[in-house]
Amino acid sequence: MKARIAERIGKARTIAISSHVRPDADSIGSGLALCLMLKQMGKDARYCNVDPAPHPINLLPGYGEIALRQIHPDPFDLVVLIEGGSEERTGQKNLKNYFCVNIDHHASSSHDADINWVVPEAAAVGELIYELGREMGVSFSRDIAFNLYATIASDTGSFKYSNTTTASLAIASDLASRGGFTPCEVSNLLFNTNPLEKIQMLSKVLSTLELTLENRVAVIDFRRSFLDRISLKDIETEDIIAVARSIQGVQVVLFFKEIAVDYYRVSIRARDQFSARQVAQTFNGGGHPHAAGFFYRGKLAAAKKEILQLIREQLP
Ligand SMILES: [Mn+2]
Repeated sequence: MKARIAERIGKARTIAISSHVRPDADSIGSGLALCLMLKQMGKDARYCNVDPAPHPINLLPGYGEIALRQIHPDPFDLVVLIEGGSEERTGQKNLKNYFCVNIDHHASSSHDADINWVVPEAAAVGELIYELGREMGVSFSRDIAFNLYATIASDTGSFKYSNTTTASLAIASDLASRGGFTPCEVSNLLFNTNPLEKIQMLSKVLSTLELTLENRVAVIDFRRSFLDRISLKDIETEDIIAVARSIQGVQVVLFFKEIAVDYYRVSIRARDQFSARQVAQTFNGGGHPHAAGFFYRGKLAAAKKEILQLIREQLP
């Protein structure tokens, strides 16, 4: 599949890249690395996204390359969608007017594009962009390598999550050996750049922490009233979830993010045999086996009851 994509890129002169709404470090790092690769190849490459990335993802090298805009109606020979093969996931309209390539590692990825390269075994989509770069024979500049390393460090939680494979480690090792940056610099950018307000807010969020179902499930809710000076869009909430996930014996974390009155973004993180995706799919969401999410409309108490019932059924 990557050979077909490389061939298609080779023939194209103008290429647009887009990744999903509510961007994360994997989608942005992958898009930036690909954009830099295409420019190196002499392509007219544009990275068009609908949503801005939260801090600290907006500190990744080359972030200024991203234009907040629709791809349509400008003509492009090719559109590459990172972690989001559909109009709903990318927020990009009229994708049917273009030849689209979807590169993703979500098993639930839509296969609506003209070429779909979906590899659920990849810990980060950045691993696939790395493979594609090798296929295209690009030289891995410092910024390309930095971005790709960041995608893997982010999606594996610094090589700690169950998705970490020997391939992830080998690719990360190769990227780090290209020089120009150290693994510690990437960690510092991704994990040690918290604004003080965020940590103060974290204490409020953690005050909502409850353990249930024999202390195997942690429930946290993030209320809009916690947001004082800091906006929800401006922060990455994954590390808040990681704190709850680190409690001994916890197998599932349920994280409610209040978006509007009676409207929540629900994130589920799980370990071992528990499928977070199975729960998310019940509510028309998706994701990975151990990390999935969906939107819920209704009262928080009703949401908790309904979702915890499903979790109880699946727990051993
Ligand atoms: Mn990813």
